[in-house]
Amino acid sequence: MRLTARFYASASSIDTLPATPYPEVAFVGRSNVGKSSLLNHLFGQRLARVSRTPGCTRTFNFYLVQERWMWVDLPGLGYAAVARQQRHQWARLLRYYLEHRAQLHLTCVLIDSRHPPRLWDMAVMELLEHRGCPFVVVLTKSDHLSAAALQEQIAQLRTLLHACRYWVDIIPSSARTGQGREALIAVIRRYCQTPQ
Ligand SMILES: Nc1nc2c(ncn2[C@@H]2O[C@H](COP(=O)(O)OP(=O)(O)OP(=O)(O)O)[C@@H](O)[C@H]2O)c(=O)[nH]1
Ligand SMILES: [Mg+2]
Repeated sequence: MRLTARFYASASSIDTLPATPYPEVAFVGRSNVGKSSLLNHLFGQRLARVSRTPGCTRTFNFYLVQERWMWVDLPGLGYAAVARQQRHQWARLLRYYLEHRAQLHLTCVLIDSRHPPRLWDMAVMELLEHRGCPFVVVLTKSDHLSAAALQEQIAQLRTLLHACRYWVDIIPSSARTGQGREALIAVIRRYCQTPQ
């Protein structure tokens, strides 16, 4: 499915979060996990900046998709290369956003498929579970793993998430091979309650 998408706004503080009428999908995960790459892949065009160096995305970037959904590319956390004050500011804003953003319908929690979730990933999922906000786990860079290794990761995550009520799916994805694209768009469509 081809999607139309355009950059809508950036925010770096609570005051600058845009007021919009659209259901929102947030893409969160540690720095370098592949959030911006996944978004570009879903868009079918390069709108978000991607880099091998962690700490590339430095603001909350809002993209209007199909004129009906707002998808939000978030700065990644967890890399010391980013100044401490900056990291604190992102962490505060991220927490505020995940706890209070009224438009938030679905959060994609991106985890590198080669590694188990970190404490930070678990904290994000706990927060969403506590709020009662649905989230989907996206296992990124699946092109690095064999099918068997990927199944093993999925099985372990399932065990970890078995008590969660707001977890909706685990989707392996690769911006290189295209794996997971249609499945993720289908989940987004379902949770953003749009007719198409
Ligand atoms: N092999 C492989 N590499 C990927 C994939 N997705 C992203 N990458 C690489 O991973 C690196 C980080 O990608 P980004 O999309 O910038 O990651 P990010 O999560 O947005 O990072 P921050 O903005 O720093 O938080 C880049 O070198 C990408 O080329 C993938 O599916 N497969
Ligand atoms: Mg990024």
